[in-house]
Amino acid sequence: MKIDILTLFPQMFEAPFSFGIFKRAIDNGGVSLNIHNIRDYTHDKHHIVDDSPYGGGAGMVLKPGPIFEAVEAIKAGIGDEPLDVILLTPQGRLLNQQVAQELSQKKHLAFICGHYEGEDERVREHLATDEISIGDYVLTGGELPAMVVIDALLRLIPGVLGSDESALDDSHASGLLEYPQYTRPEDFRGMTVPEVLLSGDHARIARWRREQIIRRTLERRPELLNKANLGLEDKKLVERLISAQSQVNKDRES
Ligand code: JFE
Repeated sequence: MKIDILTLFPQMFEAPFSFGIFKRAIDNGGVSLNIHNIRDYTHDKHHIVDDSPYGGGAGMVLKPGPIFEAVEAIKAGIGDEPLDVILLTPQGRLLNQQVAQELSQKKHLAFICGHYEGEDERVREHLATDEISIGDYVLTGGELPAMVVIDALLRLIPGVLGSDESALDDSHASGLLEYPQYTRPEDFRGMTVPEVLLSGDHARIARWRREQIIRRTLERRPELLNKANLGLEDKKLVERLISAQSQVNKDRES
């Protein structure tokens, strides 16, 4: 996979790509990375990338020219190979595991990281092929969102994660929350590990974990249960937990 990043702050990407998963993706995952400074695609003496908004109002807007030229420079080097141009914006479709999975299958991604009050609308309308938000809050620019999207998709590329940290059985792959994890010591300041995990009974452990997944998801993110495809045993457990809870509510009311 090829990844190009367009930004006014290339240094922001130095740390993530020097360590951990991003570094491993490049070293072992066959990912090639290019970071472009949008300012390098200006032609004026002062390398101006922003201007005031037509119609008035506070703040500055990124000019379309340098961003279009940066993307065109990438396109000039790849002939008719496909390129997805992703604009990070609070108005994009929300990132989730399915979106990360979809992006991890692409051959070539370019991320446009805006700043200030955002970019000229023509970038969104005529240059971007996809718009992504990482959540309903406003950040100061697209760099952190780009890093979040890239982190989420890189770990789904074979060879990026080690075999002991497979992305297959993590919570959001199944659409449900995780079961609780424990490691040594067995007794930490009087806080103990559930007995079942020390039992060596693998069937019992698997049942307990599955129950924890269902309980947690029902308690914290019930909407996820509707989307997940549950087995018969899972469904029965959900019914039991819901009727136990409505009994608690009745007891409280009486
Ligand atoms: C940019 C900004 C004023 C945006 C309404 C470029 N999920 C997510 N949160 N924030 C962003 C993405 C994001 C991405 C790119 C960005 C925020 N800003 C700041 C300022 C209004 C804005 O859009 C500029």
